[in-house]
Amino acid sequence: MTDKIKNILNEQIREEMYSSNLYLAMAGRLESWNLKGMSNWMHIQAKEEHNHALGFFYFLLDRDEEPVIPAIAAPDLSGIKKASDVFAAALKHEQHITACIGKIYELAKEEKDHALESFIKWYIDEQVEEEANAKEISGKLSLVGDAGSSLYLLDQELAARTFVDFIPGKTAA
Ligand code: OFO
Repeated sequence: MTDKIKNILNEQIREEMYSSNLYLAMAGRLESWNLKGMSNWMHIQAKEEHNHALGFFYFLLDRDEEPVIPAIAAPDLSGIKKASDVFAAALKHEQHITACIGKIYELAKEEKDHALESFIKWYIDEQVEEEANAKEISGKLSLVGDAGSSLYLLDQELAARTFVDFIPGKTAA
């Protein structure tokens, strides 16, 4: 594995762990507003992000490289005042992650790292879903607004989300 690849994969561990902490912070903020269903959704999202980081962690190990566990910046929730702000920020963050994953794919092709090119495809597909999920909830929030019984019903809908413990490249699909 080239140094460029090693560095970008370690950097992506940092990105995924930041995502996990960001969503955990958002879960806390939502719960403090008594939006327990939305908090549940974000809490599961945080666990999924941890597993995304583990995917890169194990991929490095499987390729005989020791992963570097990085320092993670504190999540920034400034400017988040209501539920719709939370999901708009989540969507923006996922768009950033999509760009990061795209760079890994481009580098894998450039460096002719076929194993990475194959591995990263799961993340490319996952990002379509990640953005679509955040977009869908943001869209529903702009329909129902940030208060009242419609918000309560949407909160209940998001309480139904359950965690699927899946590590990319490790857990059998
Ligand atoms: Fe790891 O997909 Fe969201 O950030």
